[in-house]
Amino acid sequence: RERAMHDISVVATDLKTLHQTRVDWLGKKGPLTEVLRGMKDLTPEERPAIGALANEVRDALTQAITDRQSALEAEALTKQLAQETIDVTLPGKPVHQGQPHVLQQIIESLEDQFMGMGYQIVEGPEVEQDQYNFEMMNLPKDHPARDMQDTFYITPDILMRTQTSPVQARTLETHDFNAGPLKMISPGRVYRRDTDDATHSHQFHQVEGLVIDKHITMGDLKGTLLAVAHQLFGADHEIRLRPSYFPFTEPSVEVDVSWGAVTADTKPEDIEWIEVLGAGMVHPNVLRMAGVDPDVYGGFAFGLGPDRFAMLKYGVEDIRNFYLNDVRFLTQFDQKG
Ligand code: FA5
Repeated sequence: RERAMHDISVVATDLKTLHQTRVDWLGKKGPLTEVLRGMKDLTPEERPAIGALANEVRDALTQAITDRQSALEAEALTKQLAQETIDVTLPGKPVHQGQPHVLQQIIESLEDQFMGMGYQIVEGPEVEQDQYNFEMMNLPKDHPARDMQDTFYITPDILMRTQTSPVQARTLETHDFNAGPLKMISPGRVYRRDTDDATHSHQFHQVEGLVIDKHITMGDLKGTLLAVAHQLFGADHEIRLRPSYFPFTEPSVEVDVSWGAVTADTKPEDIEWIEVLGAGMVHPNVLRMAGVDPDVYGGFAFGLGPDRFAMLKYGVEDIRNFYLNDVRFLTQFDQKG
């Protein structure tokens, strides 16, 4: 009995050894079983005493093993808990959250600004009819200015839109001028058969703008575009309007934004200008073809390139970076920082 107790409390230092101890002492081949089996050879007088003793020893050993088992289990648990302690002061693994694409950020900031100025946002189809993309924009089939926008044709009458200007015609057709003036912008993708290079992509973005009312002037156009440049590039940037040509506007301008800040001391010859958009006063033919009377209504339109805006704002030298989907490039524009 003493040896058994010694095995239980001293030798069995883990659960596996304790299990072996139980088998050794209480198992079928153990000494206790042997004693009980030998009972039949005893005299009837001896039996009760030996039987009682054997039972007592068995109960004591069983109890001791159970106690020892609980103790060992508790010990193992404590050890495991100690090993698995979490050091809450260690830095965590950052979970990366997605973000809008940098071009989407530029477009959304323009949308916010124009909505604040009372414009509605209109969308048009990317697969467009020749009629809206060109003819209603005062570009008949044989017009030489069609060469300015090399086109992906799907059929002779259906194409991938080369500009967001067709949304002008679509909106003019449906707008109810009795309900008030028309002020809209239309952001979206456009497609041209351009050869890709650092500043040209065969698929890029435009944001079209159109304002039609009874007394809109070129001063309104310039003020609006200046507000856009200030919002996007900073209040210390200037804009410049240069005469240009578009079939759907007359007069037409191309608009440049100053590359750096312009102060009262900056000499005009020191300013570097970057072209960002085309604009002008809507051509009477465009209004007439959409069923709007050009003797009563008139206004301005513009088409700006968010890709070019983004290049300018962030100093991105190659437009193709916007379309490669390299997350190392894209996460630089994480607004959340
Ligand atoms: C137009 O597309 C006219 N529809 C703009 C317009 C609208 C003029 C309303 C007057 C009234 P243009 O082809 O210049 O014009 O393109 C306008 C802008 O789109 C450019 O200033 C430039 O910012 C951008 N852009 C043009 N081609 C590309 C290209 N291949 N890749 C990236 N951006 C381009």
